[in-house]
Parts: sequence; structure tokens; C-alpha cells
Amino acid sequence: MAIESGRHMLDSADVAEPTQKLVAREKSIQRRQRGGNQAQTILPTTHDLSVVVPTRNERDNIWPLAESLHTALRGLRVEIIFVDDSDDDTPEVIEDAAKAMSSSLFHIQLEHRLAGDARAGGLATAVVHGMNRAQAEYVAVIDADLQHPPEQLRVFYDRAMTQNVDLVVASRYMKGGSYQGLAGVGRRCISVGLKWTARFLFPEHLLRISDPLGGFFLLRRSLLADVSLRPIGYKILLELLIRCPWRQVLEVPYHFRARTHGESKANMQQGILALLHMLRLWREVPVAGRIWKISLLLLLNMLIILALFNVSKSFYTHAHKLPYTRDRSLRLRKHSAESLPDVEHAIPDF
Ligand SMILES: Nc1nc2c(ncn2[C@@H]2O[C@H](COP(=O)(O)OP(=O)(O)OP(=O)(O)O)[C@@H](O)[C@H]2O)c(=O)[nH]1
Ligand SMILES: [Mg+2]
Repeated sequence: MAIESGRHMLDSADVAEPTQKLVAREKSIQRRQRGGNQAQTILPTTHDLSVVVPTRNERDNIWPLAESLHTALRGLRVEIIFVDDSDDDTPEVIEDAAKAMSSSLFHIQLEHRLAGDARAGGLATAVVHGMNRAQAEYVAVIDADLQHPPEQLRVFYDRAMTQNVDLVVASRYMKGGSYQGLAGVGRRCISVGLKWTARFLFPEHLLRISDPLGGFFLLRRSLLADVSLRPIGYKILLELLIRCPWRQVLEVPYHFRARTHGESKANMQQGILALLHMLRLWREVPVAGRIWKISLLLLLNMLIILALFNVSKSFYTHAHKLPYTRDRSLRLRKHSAESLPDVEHAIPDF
């Protein structure tokens, strides 16, 4: 008994210690975040560009990414907003980079979401959260794993400014771009298949966009005003393209690189979520897939008209056959000597 109770106590302590450590770690991240946010009030609130980076266990990618962004966006007033759902020490690495690199022009912020409800929706809600925090006129979204070349962001920003466009979309599928970094033939087939499904379902919005499901883009922040975003899965750009009232989109080619550090979080489930996401958009946005909705309505109308025509035709046939049959049998009885072919000949042809 004593041994059992002793063991039980030992087990509880074993479980309690990591839990306490985790809570303490989360609290310390939150404390430092609060400190960071207070510091933010003395920094200029006007930025040229906000960059949202969703992260989940990307510890080895943070420094190379932050350094590349720092170099590429030199001279601009930039805020980098990491929205982090990690269980490893990624948030600590982000804080170290923020301390070392932040200046009046380059400001790194960390939004670490605690495990549990705060992370519901994963990547989709992380990006929306980051975009809601952004302050600059233009907001860019880029993956942390360096598959999206950070140096391209400067090209996006410059072209958005000079050409005054609402959205700049990085494309793997146009001339000058490539998707070699997608791991395996299966992933490539799924990516291409989903892309065509989206373009087929929403032709008015997407027919001229070669890569509507990528995660690398830049948009004018005012597009988000009065739009309620409800993305599921990984396809945030699709959500923006369908729900936001954009006018001009510019596509810029890029080479989607292979991941060198950390693990991919994409899986088959993301493919299914992408299809569910398309269905939701089709249902919720009246103008999405308008051509198919109108075609379906026309088809339905034609079916109804055809059905009504058939009903009235059979009703008419029925109504005219009954007296004739009675008449015919009467005549048959009355003139039994008359030849049948003559009587048959008198039958109207329906
Ligand atoms: N905040 C947050 N970020 C996430 C989550 N899942 C993935 N990410 C980040 O979103 C970005 C894209 O995720 P990846 O796992 O690289 O997915 P992918 O690029 O579609 O797939 P690969 O080509 O296999 O890398 C990375 O920066 C991830 O760290 C999540 O649940 N929360
Ligand atoms: Mg990736």
C-alpha cells in the first residue's frame, strides 16, 4: 500500500513538473509579449509594409528568414508579425531575433497563441489574426520555411506601389516560375488538381489567376475592411480572392523552393479541407461561381417546364381517349358487321 501510494505520488510529480514548466514558459512568453507591445507604443505606428509570418515549430528557419527579410526590405518601414502556434522553442528564437534586429525601421513582433482553443483553425486563423494586427497600407503573407523566397517581397512591394494594384500574387504556375519544391509526385498532382478545381468552380474570379491557392502574396489592407473572413485549412489566398472586392491583381512568377529545415505540416487532410473550403465559399458568397449557379437555375427551369409539359400532355391524352373508347365500343356493338379496319382507321393518332 505504502509503496503504491509512494509510486502514485511519484507519478503525479512526474506529470505535474512538465505541466508546470509549460505553464511557466507560456506565462513568461506572454509577459514578454506584453512588454513588447508596450514598447510598440513608442515606435512609429506608420509602416510601409506589414509582413505576416505564420509559424509552427520552425525554430531553425527563424534567423535565416528574419535576416533575408531585413536585407530585402532595407529602407522601408516594416513590421514583421509572427503568429506562432509552436510547441518547441520557436517563440524564444523569434524573441532573440526581435531583440537583435529591431530598429526604428524594422520591427519584429511575436503573437504566440497558447495551446488549446486559441489555436483553433491553425494556419488559417493565424494568418487572419496577423492581418488584423497589421498597420501598414500593404500586408504581405509569407511562409516561415523559406520555400517562398523572401527577397521577392521587395519586388512585390515595389510593383504594387508603382502599378497601384490591390493584390500581388506569387505564382509557381506561370512562365518563369516553378513548383519543384513540392515534395513528391503525389503532392504536385494534388496541388495542380486543387488549383484547376478552384478555377473551374469560380471562373469569374480565378480564370486569369494561375496560382490562386498559394500562400505567398501581398494585398492592400483596405480590401479587408467590412469583409468577414472564414477560411479553413491552408488556402487563405482563395478566401481573399473570393470574398474581397479587389479590382487589379498582378501575378509575379517565383520558384517554390524545397524545405531545408523543419517538417512540413501539410497532409492529405489539408486537401480535403481545401475542397470543403471551396464548398463553403460557393454556398456563402452569392457571386462566387455565378455562371454555374445561373446555369443550374436555367437547367432546373427547363426540367420543371419539361415535367409540366409531360403532365399536361398525358392529362390531355387521357381526357380525349375516354369518350372515344366508349364511342368505339358502342359502334363496335352496333355495327358488328362493319369491317374493323375502318373503325381502326377512325382512331385519332395521339
Ligand atoms: N501559426 C501556425 N502556423 C502554421 C500552422 N501550420 C503550419 N503553419 C506554418 O505555415 C507555413 C506553411 O506550412 P507548411 O508546413 O510549410 O506547409 P506547406 O508549405 O503547404 O507544405 P510543404 O511544401 O510540405 O512545406 C509554415 O510557415 C508553417 O510553420 C499552424 O497550425 N499555426
Ligand atoms: Mg512549406
